[in-house]
Amino acid sequence: MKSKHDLTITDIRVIVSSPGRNFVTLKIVTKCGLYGVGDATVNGREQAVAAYLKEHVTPCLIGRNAHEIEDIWQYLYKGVYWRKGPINMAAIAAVDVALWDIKGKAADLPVYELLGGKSRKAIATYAHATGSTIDDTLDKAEALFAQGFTAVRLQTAVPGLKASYGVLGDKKDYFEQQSSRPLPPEEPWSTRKYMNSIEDLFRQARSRFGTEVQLLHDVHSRLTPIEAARLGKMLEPYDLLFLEDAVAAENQDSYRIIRDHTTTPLAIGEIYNTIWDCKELIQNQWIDYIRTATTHAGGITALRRIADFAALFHVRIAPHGAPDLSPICYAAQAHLGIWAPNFGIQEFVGFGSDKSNEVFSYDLTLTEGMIHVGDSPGLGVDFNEEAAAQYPYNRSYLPVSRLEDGTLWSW
Ligand code: KDG
Ligand code: MG
Repeated sequence: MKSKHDLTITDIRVIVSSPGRNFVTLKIVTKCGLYGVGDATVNGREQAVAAYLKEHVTPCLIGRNAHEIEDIWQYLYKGVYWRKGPINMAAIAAVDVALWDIKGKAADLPVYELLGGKSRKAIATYAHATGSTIDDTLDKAEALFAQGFTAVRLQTAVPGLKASYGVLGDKKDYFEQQSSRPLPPEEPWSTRKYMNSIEDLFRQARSRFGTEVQLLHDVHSRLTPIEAARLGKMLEPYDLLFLEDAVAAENQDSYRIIRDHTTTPLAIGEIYNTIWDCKELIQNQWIDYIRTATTHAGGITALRRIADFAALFHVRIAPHGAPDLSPICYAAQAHLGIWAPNFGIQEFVGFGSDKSNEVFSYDLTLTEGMIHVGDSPGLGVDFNEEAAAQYPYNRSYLPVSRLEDGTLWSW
Protein backbone atom coordinates (compact mmCIF):
# COMPACT_ATOMS: atom_id res chain seq x y z
CA MET A 1 0.00 0.00 0.00
CA LYS A 2 1.27 3.45 -0.84
CA SER A 3 1.52 5.62 2.26
CA LYS A 4 -0.27 8.94 2.09
CA HIS A 5 2.82 10.38 3.80
CA ASP A 6 6.22 10.64 2.19
CA LEU A 7 8.29 8.84 4.82
CA THR A 8 11.63 9.18 3.04
CA ILE A 9 14.21 9.73 5.79
CA THR A 10 15.76 13.17 5.25
CA ASP A 11 17.56 13.90 8.53
CA ILE A 12 18.77 12.01 11.59
CA ARG A 13 20.06 13.74 14.69
CA VAL A 14 21.94 12.19 17.60
CA ILE A 15 21.71 14.26 20.78
CA VAL A 16 23.68 13.53 23.94
CA SER A 17 22.32 15.56 26.83
CA SER A 18 22.37 15.43 30.60
CA PRO A 19 19.11 16.64 32.15
CA GLY A 20 19.99 15.20 35.57
CA ARG A 21 21.79 12.24 34.03
CA ASN A 22 23.12 11.39 30.56
CA PHE A 23 20.85 10.29 27.73
CA VAL A 24 21.54 9.54 24.08
CA THR A 25 18.52 10.42 21.96
CA LEU A 26 17.95 9.79 18.27
CA LYS A 27 15.54 11.81 16.17
CA ILE A 28 14.62 10.57 12.67
CA VAL A 29 12.90 13.11 10.43
CA THR A 30 11.02 12.24 7.23
CA LYS A 31 10.19 14.28 4.12
CA CYS A 32 6.56 14.86 5.08
CA GLY A 33 7.66 16.33 8.43
CA LEU A 34 6.70 13.34 10.60
CA TYR A 35 9.52 12.37 12.94
CA GLY A 36 10.20 9.72 15.54
CA VAL A 37 12.45 9.48 18.58
CA GLY A 38 14.50 6.65 20.04
CA ASP A 39 16.69 6.05 23.10
CA ALA A 40 20.29 4.79 22.72
CA THR A 41 21.58 5.35 26.25
CA VAL A 42 24.23 2.91 27.47
CA ASN A 43 25.06 4.06 30.99
CA GLY A 44 28.69 5.20 31.22
CA ARG A 45 29.33 4.54 27.50
CA GLU A 46 27.10 7.22 26.00
CA GLN A 47 29.61 8.73 23.57
CA ALA A 48 30.47 5.34 22.12
CA VAL A 49 26.87 4.80 20.95
CA ALA A 50 26.59 8.39 19.75
CA ALA A 51 29.75 8.01 17.63
CA TYR A 52 28.61 4.63 16.27
CA LEU A 53 25.25 6.09 15.29
CA LYS A 54 26.69 9.22 13.71
CA GLU A 55 29.56 7.64 11.83
CA HIS A 56 28.28 4.19 10.91
CA VAL A 57 24.49 4.06 11.05
CA THR A 58 22.78 7.29 10.15
CA PRO A 59 24.55 7.84 6.78
CA CYS A 60 23.13 4.49 5.58
CA LEU A 61 19.56 5.45 6.41
CA ILE A 62 19.18 8.80 4.67
CA GLY A 63 16.85 8.31 1.70
CA ARG A 64 15.34 5.06 3.05
CA ASN A 65 11.60 4.59 3.54
CA ALA A 66 10.86 4.81 7.28
CA HIS A 67 8.02 2.29 6.87
CA GLU A 68 10.53 -0.52 6.23
CA ILE A 69 11.23 -1.24 9.90
CA GLU A 70 11.95 -4.93 9.49
CA ASP A 71 14.33 -4.56 6.56
CA ILE A 72 16.16 -1.69 8.27
CA TRP A 73 16.48 -3.82 11.44
CA GLN A 74 17.91 -6.76 9.44
CA TYR A 75 20.18 -4.40 7.50
CA LEU A 76 21.68 -3.02 10.71
CA TYR A 77 21.91 -6.48 12.39
CA LYS A 78 22.60 -9.13 9.74
CA GLY A 79 23.92 -6.66 7.24
CA VAL A 80 26.68 -5.62 9.59
CA TYR A 81 29.24 -8.39 9.86
CA TRP A 82 29.91 -7.45 13.54
CA ARG A 83 26.69 -8.61 15.15
CA LYS A 84 25.35 -8.13 18.68
CA GLY A 85 27.10 -6.15 21.43
CA PRO A 86 25.68 -3.40 23.67
CA ILE A 87 26.75 -0.43 21.53
CA ASN A 88 25.55 -1.89 18.25
CA MET A 89 22.24 -3.11 19.69
CA ALA A 90 21.49 0.19 21.46
CA ALA A 91 22.03 1.97 18.15
CA ILE A 92 19.70 -0.49 16.36
CA ALA A 93 17.18 -0.07 19.19
CA ALA A 94 17.11 3.70 18.87
CA VAL A 95 16.53 3.50 15.11
CA ASP A 96 13.87 0.81 15.53
CA VAL A 97 11.93 2.66 18.24
CA ALA A 98 12.02 5.92 16.28
CA LEU A 99 10.69 4.10 13.20
CA TRP A 100 7.82 2.52 15.18
CA ASP A 101 7.02 6.00 16.49
CA ILE A 102 6.89 7.31 12.91
CA LYS A 103 4.79 4.37 11.71
CA GLY A 104 2.27 4.99 14.48
CA LYS A 105 2.07 8.68 13.68
CA ALA A 106 1.65 7.95 9.96
CA ALA A 107 -1.15 5.46 10.75
CA ASP A 108 -2.62 7.85 13.35
CA LEU A 109 -2.56 4.96 15.82
CA PRO A 110 -0.71 4.27 19.07
CA VAL A 111 2.05 1.71 18.60
CA TYR A 112 0.27 -0.86 20.81
CA GLU A 113 -2.52 -0.99 18.20
CA LEU A 114 0.05 -1.83 15.52
CA LEU A 115 1.38 -4.64 17.73
CA GLY A 116 -2.05 -6.24 18.03
CA GLY A 117 -3.93 -4.10 20.53
CA LYS A 118 -4.25 -4.03 24.30
CA SER A 119 -4.19 -7.24 26.33
CA ARG A 120 -4.88 -5.39 29.59
CA LYS A 121 -6.13 -2.08 30.94
CA ALA A 122 -2.84 -0.95 32.49
CA ILE A 123 0.63 -2.20 33.32
CA ALA A 124 1.63 -3.46 36.75
CA THR A 125 4.88 -2.02 38.10
CA TYR A 126 7.31 -2.60 40.93
CA ALA A 127 9.00 0.27 42.72
CA HIS A 128 12.33 0.41 44.60
CA ALA A 129 12.89 0.66 48.36
CA THR A 130 16.61 0.94 49.08
CA GLY A 131 17.84 1.85 52.56
CA SER A 132 20.92 2.06 54.70
CA THR A 133 19.28 -0.22 57.31
CA ILE A 134 16.42 -2.72 57.25
CA ASP A 135 14.14 -0.25 59.04
CA ASP A 136 15.03 2.45 56.54
CA THR A 137 14.26 0.12 53.60
CA LEU A 138 10.98 -1.04 55.13
CA ASP A 139 9.88 2.54 55.95
CA LYS A 140 10.45 3.41 52.30
CA ALA A 141 8.54 0.31 51.19
CA GLU A 142 5.65 1.22 53.48
CA ALA A 143 5.47 4.69 51.89
CA LEU A 144 5.34 3.07 48.44
CA PHE A 145 2.57 0.66 49.47
CA ALA A 146 0.68 3.68 50.84
CA GLN A 147 0.97 5.30 47.40
CA GLY A 148 -0.72 2.27 45.86
CA PHE A 149 2.21 0.17 44.68
CA THR A 150 1.62 -3.51 45.34
CA ALA A 151 5.11 -4.73 44.41
CA VAL A 152 8.39 -3.38 45.78
CA ARG A 153 12.04 -4.36 45.31
CA LEU A 154 13.88 -4.39 48.63
CA GLN A 155 17.61 -3.63 48.90
CA THR A 156 19.55 -2.83 52.08
CA ALA A 157 23.13 -1.86 52.75
CA VAL A 158 25.13 -4.92 53.80
CA PRO A 159 26.19 -4.47 57.45
CA GLY A 160 29.96 -4.15 57.78
CA LEU A 161 30.54 -2.91 54.20
CA LYS A 162 31.31 0.76 53.60
CA ALA A 163 29.03 0.97 50.55
CA SER A 164 26.43 -1.26 48.93
CA TYR A 165 24.60 -1.51 45.61
CA GLY A 166 22.22 1.42 45.32
CA VAL A 167 23.34 3.00 48.60
CA LEU A 168 26.70 4.67 48.08
CA GLY A 169 28.43 6.08 51.15
CA ASP A 170 27.89 9.75 50.40
CA LYS A 171 24.16 9.12 49.92
CA LYS A 172 24.30 9.78 46.21
CA ASP A 173 22.99 6.70 44.56
CA TYR A 174 24.47 5.14 41.48
CA PHE A 175 21.63 6.43 39.35
CA GLU A 176 22.87 9.98 39.75
CA GLN A 177 25.69 11.80 38.10
CA GLN A 178 28.93 10.92 39.84
CA SER A 179 30.57 14.19 38.75
CA SER A 180 32.34 14.58 42.08
CA ARG A 181 34.26 11.45 41.06
CA PRO A 182 35.93 11.69 37.69
CA LEU A 183 36.69 7.97 37.84
CA PRO A 184 34.35 5.09 38.70
CA PRO A 185 33.49 4.91 42.41
CA GLU A 186 34.38 1.60 44.07
CA GLU A 187 32.13 -0.56 46.24
CA PRO A 188 33.33 -3.42 48.45
CA TRP A 189 31.63 -6.81 48.36
CA SER A 190 31.49 -9.76 50.76
CA THR A 191 29.29 -12.71 49.89
CA ARG A 192 29.49 -13.97 53.49
CA LYS A 193 28.32 -10.65 54.97
CA TYR A 194 25.54 -10.43 52.39
CA MET A 195 24.34 -14.01 52.91
CA ASN A 196 24.39 -13.52 56.68
CA SER A 197 22.15 -10.45 56.54
CA ILE A 198 19.77 -10.77 53.60
CA GLU A 199 17.23 -13.19 55.08
CA ASP A 200 16.49 -10.79 57.92
CA LEU A 201 15.34 -8.13 55.46
CA PHE A 202 12.70 -10.42 53.99
CA ARG A 203 11.73 -11.98 57.33
CA GLN A 204 11.03 -8.53 58.76
CA ALA A 205 9.30 -7.39 55.56
CA ARG A 206 6.84 -10.31 55.64
CA SER A 207 6.17 -9.88 59.35
CA ARG A 208 5.52 -6.14 58.84
CA PHE A 209 3.57 -6.20 55.55
CA GLY A 210 1.96 -9.66 55.54
CA THR A 211 1.55 -11.89 52.51
CA GLU A 212 -0.58 -9.78 50.15
CA VAL A 213 2.20 -7.54 48.81
CA GLN A 214 4.77 -8.65 46.24
CA LEU A 215 8.46 -8.48 47.16
CA LEU A 216 11.46 -8.60 44.83
CA HIS A 217 15.23 -8.47 45.18
CA ASP A 218 18.19 -7.78 42.85
CA VAL A 219 21.43 -9.64 43.64
CA HIS A 220 23.16 -7.73 40.81
CA SER A 221 25.16 -10.78 39.70
CA ARG A 222 27.35 -11.08 42.78
CA LEU A 223 26.97 -14.83 43.49
CA THR A 224 28.13 -18.14 42.07
CA PRO A 225 25.43 -20.60 40.93
CA ILE A 226 25.57 -22.76 44.06
CA GLU A 227 25.51 -19.68 46.34
CA ALA A 228 22.52 -18.40 44.38
CA ALA A 229 20.84 -21.79 44.80
CA ARG A 230 21.33 -21.50 48.56
CA LEU A 231 19.96 -17.95 48.56
CA GLY A 232 16.90 -19.02 46.57
CA LYS A 233 16.19 -21.78 49.11
CA MET A 234 16.80 -19.40 52.01
CA LEU A 235 14.27 -16.90 50.62
CA GLU A 236 11.57 -19.44 49.68
CA PRO A 237 9.53 -18.83 52.85
CA TYR A 238 9.23 -15.14 51.95
CA ASP A 239 7.62 -15.81 48.57
CA LEU A 240 9.45 -13.39 46.25
CA LEU A 241 7.85 -12.40 42.96
CA PHE A 242 11.35 -12.90 41.63
CA LEU A 243 15.02 -12.98 42.52
CA GLU A 244 16.89 -10.94 39.93
CA ASP A 245 20.37 -11.44 38.48
CA ALA A 246 21.45 -13.98 41.08
CA VAL A 247 24.34 -14.95 38.82
CA ALA A 248 25.90 -13.31 35.75
CA ALA A 249 24.88 -15.77 33.06
CA GLU A 250 27.28 -15.48 30.19
CA ASN A 251 27.12 -19.21 30.82
CA GLN A 252 23.36 -19.75 30.63
CA ASP A 253 23.76 -23.27 32.03
CA SER A 254 24.48 -21.68 35.45
CA TYR A 255 20.75 -21.20 35.90
CA ARG A 256 20.14 -24.94 35.68
CA ILE A 257 22.06 -25.33 38.94
CA ILE A 258 19.94 -22.68 40.69
CA ARG A 259 16.73 -24.10 39.22
CA ASP A 260 17.57 -27.60 40.43
CA HIS A 261 17.57 -26.40 44.03
CA THR A 262 14.90 -23.78 44.52
CA THR A 263 11.36 -22.76 43.62
CA THR A 264 12.09 -19.05 44.10
CA PRO A 265 11.20 -17.50 40.71
CA LEU A 266 14.21 -16.21 38.76
CA ALA A 267 14.66 -13.16 36.53
CA ILE A 268 17.55 -11.98 34.38
CA GLY A 269 18.27 -10.05 31.22
CA GLU A 270 18.86 -6.33 31.74
CA ILE A 271 22.33 -6.48 30.19
CA TYR A 272 21.36 -8.86 27.40
CA ASN A 273 21.49 -7.53 23.87
CA THR A 274 19.78 -10.22 21.81
CA ILE A 275 17.46 -13.19 21.99
CA TRP A 276 20.56 -15.40 21.68
CA ASP A 277 21.73 -14.27 25.13
CA CYS A 278 18.61 -15.76 26.73
CA LYS A 279 17.61 -18.51 24.30
CA GLU A 280 18.73 -21.43 26.47
CA LEU A 281 17.50 -19.82 29.66
CA ILE A 282 14.05 -19.51 28.13
CA GLN A 283 13.73 -22.77 26.22
CA ASN A 284 14.96 -24.80 29.20
CA GLN A 285 12.55 -22.94 31.49
CA TRP A 286 15.39 -22.04 33.85
CA ILE A 287 13.94 -18.55 34.39
CA ASP A 288 10.50 -17.10 34.96
CA TYR A 289 10.96 -13.49 33.83
CA ILE A 290 13.09 -12.05 31.04
CA ARG A 291 14.21 -8.48 31.73
CA THR A 292 15.66 -7.32 28.39
CA ALA A 293 15.05 -3.63 27.69
CA THR A 294 13.99 -2.15 24.34
CA THR A 295 17.01 0.21 24.46
CA HIS A 296 19.59 -2.49 25.10
CA ALA A 297 18.23 -5.42 23.12
CA GLY A 298 17.36 -4.04 19.70
CA GLY A 299 14.11 -2.15 20.15
CA ILE A 300 10.46 -3.04 19.80
CA THR A 301 11.05 -5.40 16.86
CA ALA A 302 13.51 -7.46 18.91
CA LEU A 303 11.57 -7.40 22.18
CA ARG A 304 8.40 -8.48 20.45
CA ARG A 305 10.28 -11.55 19.19
CA ILE A 306 11.72 -12.28 22.62
CA ALA A 307 8.25 -11.94 24.18
CA ASP A 308 6.66 -14.31 21.67
CA PHE A 309 9.46 -16.87 22.08
CA ALA A 310 9.30 -16.60 25.88
CA ALA A 311 5.53 -17.13 25.85
CA LEU A 312 6.05 -20.66 24.50
CA PHE A 313 7.95 -21.54 27.70
CA HIS A 314 5.81 -19.79 30.34
CA VAL A 315 8.37 -17.00 30.70
CA ARG A 316 6.99 -13.50 31.16
CA ILE A 317 8.57 -10.17 30.28
CA ALA A 318 9.61 -7.79 33.07
CA PRO A 319 11.63 -5.11 31.28
CA HIS A 320 14.46 -3.23 32.94
CA GLY A 321 13.30 0.22 34.05
CA ALA A 322 16.16 1.94 35.88
CA PRO A 323 16.59 5.73 35.50
CA ASP A 324 19.29 5.33 32.87
CA LEU A 325 16.54 4.24 30.49
CA SER A 326 14.99 7.40 29.07
CA PRO A 327 11.25 8.17 28.98
CA ILE A 328 11.37 7.11 25.32
CA CYS A 329 12.40 3.62 26.41
CA TYR A 330 9.68 3.65 29.07
CA ALA A 331 7.11 4.59 26.43
CA ALA A 332 8.28 1.84 24.07
CA GLN A 333 8.10 -0.71 26.90
CA ALA A 334 4.70 0.55 27.98
CA HIS A 335 3.33 -0.07 24.48
CA LEU A 336 4.91 -3.52 24.44
CA GLY A 337 3.72 -4.24 27.97
CA ILE A 338 0.10 -3.30 27.33
CA TRP A 339 0.12 -5.61 24.28
CA ALA A 340 2.26 -8.63 25.27
CA PRO A 341 0.04 -11.54 26.32
CA ASN A 342 2.90 -12.73 28.54
CA PHE A 343 3.65 -9.39 30.18
CA GLY A 344 4.66 -9.84 33.82
CA ILE A 345 5.66 -6.58 35.48
CA GLN A 346 7.50 -3.33 34.67
CA GLU A 347 10.28 -1.99 36.89
CA PHE A 348 9.39 1.62 37.70
CA VAL A 349 11.45 4.32 39.43
CA GLY A 350 9.42 7.37 38.43
CA PHE A 351 8.95 9.07 35.09
CA GLY A 352 12.03 11.22 35.56
CA SER A 353 13.45 14.23 37.36
CA ASP A 354 12.27 17.86 37.04
CA LYS A 355 15.12 18.43 34.61
CA SER A 356 14.38 15.42 32.43
CA ASN A 357 10.71 16.40 32.40
CA GLU A 358 11.71 19.71 30.74
CA VAL A 359 13.27 17.69 27.96
CA PHE A 360 11.00 14.66 27.52
CA SER A 361 7.21 14.53 27.40
CA TYR A 362 5.18 11.31 27.38
CA ASP A 363 1.59 10.13 27.33
CA LEU A 364 1.80 7.76 30.31
CA THR A 365 0.18 8.16 33.72
CA LEU A 366 0.65 6.29 36.95
CA THR A 367 -2.29 5.45 39.21
CA GLU A 368 -2.18 3.05 42.13
CA GLY A 369 1.12 1.61 40.94
CA MET A 370 -0.20 0.91 37.42
CA ILE A 371 0.98 2.65 34.23
CA HIS A 372 -1.83 3.73 31.90
CA VAL A 373 -0.86 4.16 28.26
CA GLY A 374 -2.42 7.11 26.41
CA ASP A 375 -3.80 6.88 22.88
CA SER A 376 -1.54 9.45 21.20
CA PRO A 377 -0.36 8.31 17.78
CA GLY A 378 3.05 6.63 17.75
CA LEU A 379 4.66 6.32 21.17
CA GLY A 380 3.19 9.58 22.49
CA VAL A 381 6.63 10.70 23.54
CA ASP A 382 8.58 13.79 22.50
CA PHE A 383 12.01 15.29 22.96
CA ASN A 384 12.64 19.06 23.21
CA GLU A 385 15.99 19.74 21.56
CA GLU A 386 16.20 23.36 22.77
CA ALA A 387 15.60 22.34 26.38
CA ALA A 388 18.15 19.51 26.02
CA ALA A 389 20.78 21.98 24.77
CA GLN A 390 20.81 23.57 28.24
CA TYR A 391 22.09 20.28 29.69
CA PRO A 392 25.38 19.26 28.08
CA TYR A 393 26.85 15.78 28.45
CA ASN A 394 28.66 15.19 31.72
CA ARG A 395 31.07 12.24 31.85
CA SER A 396 29.94 9.75 34.46
CA TYR A 397 30.69 6.14 35.31
CA LEU A 398 28.91 3.31 37.04
CA PRO A 399 30.76 2.01 40.13
CA VAL A 400 33.04 -1.02 40.14
CA SER A 401 33.03 -3.67 42.84
CA ARG A 402 35.92 -5.32 44.72
CA LEU A 403 36.13 -8.04 47.35
CA GLU A 404 37.51 -6.85 50.68
CA ASP A 405 40.99 -8.10 49.69
CA GLY A 406 40.92 -5.96 46.55
CA THR A 407 39.94 -8.61 43.98
CA LEU A 408 37.77 -7.12 41.25
CA TRP A 409 34.21 -8.51 41.40
CA SER A 410 31.03 -8.15 39.34
CA TRP A 411 29.29 -4.87 40.16
O1 KDG B 1 22.97 1.20 34.51
C1 KDG B 1 22.87 0.15 35.42
C2 KDG B 1 21.52 0.17 36.12
O2 KDG B 1 20.51 0.33 35.19
C3 KDG B 1 21.30 -1.09 36.90
O3 KDG B 1 22.28 -1.22 37.89
C4 KDG B 1 19.93 -1.08 37.57
O4 KDG B 1 20.11 -3.39 38.15
C5 KDG B 1 19.42 -2.42 37.93
C6 KDG B 1 17.98 -2.58 38.00
O5 KDG B 1 17.53 -3.71 38.20
O6 KDG B 1 17.26 -1.59 37.84
MG1 MG C 1 18.96 -5.22 38.01
